[in-house]
Amino acid sequence: MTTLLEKEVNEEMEIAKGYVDGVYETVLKRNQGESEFHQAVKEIFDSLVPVFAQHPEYMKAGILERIVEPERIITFRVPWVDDQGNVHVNRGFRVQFSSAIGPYKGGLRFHPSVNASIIKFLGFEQILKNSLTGQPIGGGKGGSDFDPKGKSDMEVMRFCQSFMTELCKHIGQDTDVPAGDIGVGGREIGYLFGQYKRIRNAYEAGVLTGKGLGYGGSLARTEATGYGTVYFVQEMLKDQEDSFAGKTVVVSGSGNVAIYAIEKAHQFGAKVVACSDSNGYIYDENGINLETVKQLKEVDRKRISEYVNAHPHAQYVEGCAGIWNIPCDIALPCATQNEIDEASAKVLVANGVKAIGEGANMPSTLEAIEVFLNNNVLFGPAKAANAGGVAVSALEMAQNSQRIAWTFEEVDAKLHDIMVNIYHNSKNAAEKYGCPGNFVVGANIAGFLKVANAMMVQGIV
Ligand code: NDP
Ligand code: 2IT
Repeated sequence: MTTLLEKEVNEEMEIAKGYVDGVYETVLKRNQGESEFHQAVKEIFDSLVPVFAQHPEYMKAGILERIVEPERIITFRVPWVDDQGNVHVNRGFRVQFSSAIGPYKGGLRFHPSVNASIIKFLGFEQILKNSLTGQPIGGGKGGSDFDPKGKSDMEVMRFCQSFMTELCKHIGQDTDVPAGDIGVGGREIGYLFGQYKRIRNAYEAGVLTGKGLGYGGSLARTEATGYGTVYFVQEMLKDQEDSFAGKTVVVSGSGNVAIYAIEKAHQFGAKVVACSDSNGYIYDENGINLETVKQLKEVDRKRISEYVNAHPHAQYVEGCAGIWNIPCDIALPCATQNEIDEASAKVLVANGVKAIGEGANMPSTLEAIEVFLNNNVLFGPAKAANAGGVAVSALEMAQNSQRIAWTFEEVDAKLHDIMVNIYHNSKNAAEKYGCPGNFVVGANIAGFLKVANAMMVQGIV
């Protein structure tokens, strides 16, 4: 028999669900064809139903309608000239999603797949991720469909200068602070910073993060996302009286996030047996030799297939999706969105995976997440597990403001504390709102509440 109280709770949930579904319908209509954006919105909205059931005041204040509509979207032409004198035109984007708790903050992605949907999904996720870090940063994201692969340094420089010539009108250390993401690392940030400084005639160090150590960058920013992902998974394991020691780990990607996830997993006593790039993956049963991967990817900008030249006992397999067929205890997807679908999730579960830490943004499809949660796999969702990168970006901004530089150990200790806090805040929110152990729901709610409360007191803006 349903008690009066239960009936009331059910009714409140029904009303909240109706509200959330109604706003989602509007999102679909207003952003047609933007499947990645729809996916990110759906995951977050579904998590928030219990929050609206308990706090109808957020519905009245139109929090959801407002938070899902970017404050501003900028798109612009990026013309540049290649080494042969040919003219190219790319499209530049910056979405300034939410400034409720701080200046817009989020990376720039240079990849041929970049479009409005990709930038908006990343920007929307970034609002809650940045809130979770506990740092005063709003949500933004940007990028271009420019492909840095195969381009000379001078071509990349000319592209970055053209991109910044337009972007500089919209950013600033108190307004909007970009950083790196796929295809944007130290080289690109250097060229972007140089052009910004030249146009503004001012050394505004805090306008970009991920800078080189010699001109305002923070120690441990390069390592932060990968290390942070491993710290988050370590907390999940610790709660189960388990650890990385002796575990077999598979990491996808071989870029910035993947490399430092591998490094920290090795330091914690795990064996990482595979990593990949967009062409294929390598399997090394002895454990990946990270020095080789760093040389190939960070210095020579070559393909991961060349790993086997230095380590002939390792295997290279063409095609990157097959990496999830390798049996492992822990999987760390660190390449790109939707790289683990339902079928791959089922294979991982069948092979006995214990924990997933999402280093990439939205690497698991909604169906894959269902598979993990239904099979009691510890699941660290992206906006919690990869928040270490942007958290240390905020620490870089803090150091720039004070004109000081902390040591590697200081920054790493702060990063570790931040990841532990994110874990506990997500866990507690999940318990409080009736989904214990579900860090997807917990991270979404914990991140959302801080932003929603700021919006509540700032008027209808
Ligand atoms: P990098 O450009 O350094 O590396 C990306 C890696 O992923 C490369 O190995 C790349 O292979 C692979 N990859 C990229 N796109 C695809 C694709 N479509 N299919 C298969 N493989 C692909 O980027 P990051 O390491 O910085 O970013 C990786 C992920 O982490 C992204 O989802 C990013 O949004 C997320 N992230 C990054 C943060 C950061 O601080 N950098 C912070 C938080 C999240 P190839 O070389 O062949 O292209
Ligand atoms: O997705 C992300 O959090 C990033 N690419 C890092 C953003 C940042 O501002 O450091």
